[in-house]
Amino acid sequence: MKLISVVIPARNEEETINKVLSDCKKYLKNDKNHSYEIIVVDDGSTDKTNQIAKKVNGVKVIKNTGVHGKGSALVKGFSSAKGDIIVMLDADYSHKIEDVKKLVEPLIKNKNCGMVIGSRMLGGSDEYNIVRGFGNYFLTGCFRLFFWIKLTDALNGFKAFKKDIFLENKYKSKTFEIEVELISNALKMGYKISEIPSHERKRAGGEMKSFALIHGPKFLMKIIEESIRYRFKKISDKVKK
Ligand SMILES: Nc1nc2c(ncn2[C@@H]2O[C@H](COP(=O)(O)OP(=O)(O)OP(=O)(O)O)[C@@H](O)[C@H]2O)c(=O)[nH]1
Ligand SMILES: [Mg+2]
Repeated sequence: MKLISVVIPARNEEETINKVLSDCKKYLKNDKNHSYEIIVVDDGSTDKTNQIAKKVNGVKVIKNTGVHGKGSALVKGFSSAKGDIIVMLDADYSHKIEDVKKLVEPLIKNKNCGMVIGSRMLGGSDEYNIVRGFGNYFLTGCFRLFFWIKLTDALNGFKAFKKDIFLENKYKSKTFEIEVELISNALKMGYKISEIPSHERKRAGGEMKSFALIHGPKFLMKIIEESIRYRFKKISDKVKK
């Protein structure tokens, strides 16, 4: 039986965190094949997110006291994860927790598969407006171009991956662009990346923390930077052979 660590970054999500944790219990706790640990990483919440999460039995709540941001909160959560497989999902109830088992399955069945992404292109999204939909389409297109990899939704925050992708690499991203670093490191380690269709709901309350005009350019810079690192790694691997 594998232990799977579910890491949930949360900042000011008092309206939705309880729904997310209830669904974790509903869909994950009765899994006969795997066991799960649920880790909520709060940083900078000024509302009751922390207190609400702490009241839920069996949930570990940690505080990120370092630089605030989704990326650094995730790194903090990954460091305290005990499972060999990590699932990351958002605290706004947009990701379908019932899809976690499908997300994890290819990682268990296939040793070459290092990461599975829940694709909104394949599963649909209630959160997409023109800017968000086009932005995501464009950035995933850049990903395909720079990394030569067929993905439909590189940047979705609903992912599962083998923990060595975290353990064997250093992470610098403090905010949302950690998505790019994770994929790039998985590819550098020679892992395959799969996708499953996953529908994104509208966030169930609270406010969105990502902004297309701020985080879009950061994503693009990170894709370019990481693709250069990836190419260098491939060339140096070839030279060593
Ligand atoms: N701990 C922590 N969590 C954060 C921070 N910023 C965002 N989050 C969490 O990251 C998740 C995604 O943030 P959203 O505001 O929903 O943004 P989004 O564009 O839907 O994000 P993605 O689906 O991940 O691309 C939510 O669970 C947020 O609470 C932060 O600074 N610290
Ligand atoms: Mg969201």
